[in-house]
Amino acid sequence: MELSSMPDSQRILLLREYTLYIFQQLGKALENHQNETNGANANFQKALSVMRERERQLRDAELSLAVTAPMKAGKSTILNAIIGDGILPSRALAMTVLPTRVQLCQDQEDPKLLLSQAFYDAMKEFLDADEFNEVNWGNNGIVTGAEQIRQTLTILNDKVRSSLQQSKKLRMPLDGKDIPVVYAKLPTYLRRSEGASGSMPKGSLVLIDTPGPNEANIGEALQVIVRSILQEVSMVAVVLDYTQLTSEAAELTKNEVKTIASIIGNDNVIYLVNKVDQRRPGDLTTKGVEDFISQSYEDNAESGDNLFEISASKGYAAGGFIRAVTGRSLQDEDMRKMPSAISLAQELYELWEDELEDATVDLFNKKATRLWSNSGIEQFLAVCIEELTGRAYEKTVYTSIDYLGTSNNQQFAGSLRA
Ligand SMILES: Nc1nc2c(ncn2[C@@H]2O[C@H](COP(=O)(O)OP(=O)(O)OP(=O)(O)O)[C@@H](O)[C@H]2O)c(=O)[nH]1
Ligand SMILES: [Mg+2]
Repeated sequence: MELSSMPDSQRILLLREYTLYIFQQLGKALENHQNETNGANANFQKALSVMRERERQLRDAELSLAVTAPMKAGKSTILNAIIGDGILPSRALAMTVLPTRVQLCQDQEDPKLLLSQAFYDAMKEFLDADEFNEVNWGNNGIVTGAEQIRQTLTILNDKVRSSLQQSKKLRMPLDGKDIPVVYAKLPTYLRRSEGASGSMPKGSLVLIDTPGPNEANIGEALQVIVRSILQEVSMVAVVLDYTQLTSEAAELTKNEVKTIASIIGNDNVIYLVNKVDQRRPGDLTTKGVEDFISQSYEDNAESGDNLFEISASKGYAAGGFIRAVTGRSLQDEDMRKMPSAISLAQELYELWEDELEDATVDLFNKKATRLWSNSGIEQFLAVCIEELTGRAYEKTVYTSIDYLGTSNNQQFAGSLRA
């Protein structure tokens, strides 16, 4: 079968197999050459380590998605919906100042927050002693459990914000590797295409929550970190609030988005218009939203393929319930007491208490699945993950071919052909 006529998932898997094979063969050829010449060529040694690193990246298939927004648009709520757990703090008042990584892996059972030594040291210097001591630094910087993690992140963000407001300067490592990291289990709805025709072989997805470029007083050190993160990820989601789609709002991120797009490519920038649950008759239609985005972001958003209307609060209620019940055999009455069942009922019904009294596991499972789809997050994730996975492999192949074509490696390429 032609590669181009294959279903995406099959094509991606095949591409991955080919690429891995090429890297293994190239690695072997380099290794042999080095053995024969007693490692005489330092360039080859470097090429070998690059090959090995590329091989690892391919095997681990790490994909990353960061969110950015001109304002409070629901970034953290969107990521919580994808995670299926309220790990990231969100609220009506300004919340996120610290960029946070969430790494979703298949083999991670309980969520864990990791606060690095460098981050701990930076905070010790930055915060007042009382404030520093109010933070739960966990066991050697490890905090376990979704609720504990959310509380810890809430306090940390609030302390950092208030110190920044007092014009204190934060001196942090600038490459972003020391920001708080949460490890959580990859939800079942992101693993739907795993298996024989799967598109996420090892299934590691990295989500990055950011304060957004215009968060007042975020401070230079954090700004630099956020910028560098946005330029390193595989995909950036620009989030806009449906209830505040104004040209002023778009203006705030326009230049930022342009810069990001020029680095990671237009195709890797997507637009999420959140809170469409607030749409009332007579409000801006889907076509109106499309026109607004293409006018505001000009050539960065020329087609509607990278625009999704979503409701993160619906997605969060649905995803949270699906995650909480998956793999458990539950009695209806036990299910009704679960916080995620209560949240789902509140999202679904006005008179939710009455409805919850009669709810069954079966019914709520169906409702949650429908709500998940209705939230728009399912569609956005399907497109974004399939594309990300495919492109990640393709990108690795092309950058590696480019790498082999560079002058340092001409000799190696020649020796392979000989
Ligand atoms: N109606 C509605 N409200 C939402 C939706 N998503 C988020 N919100 C609300 O919007 C507010 C802001 O949500 P956050 O997730 O904290 O937004 P954020 O962009 O992370 O904000 P900062 O971290 O402060 O920059 C909260 O009160 C959320 O409950 C949605 O889909 N619909
Ligand atoms: Mg936030």
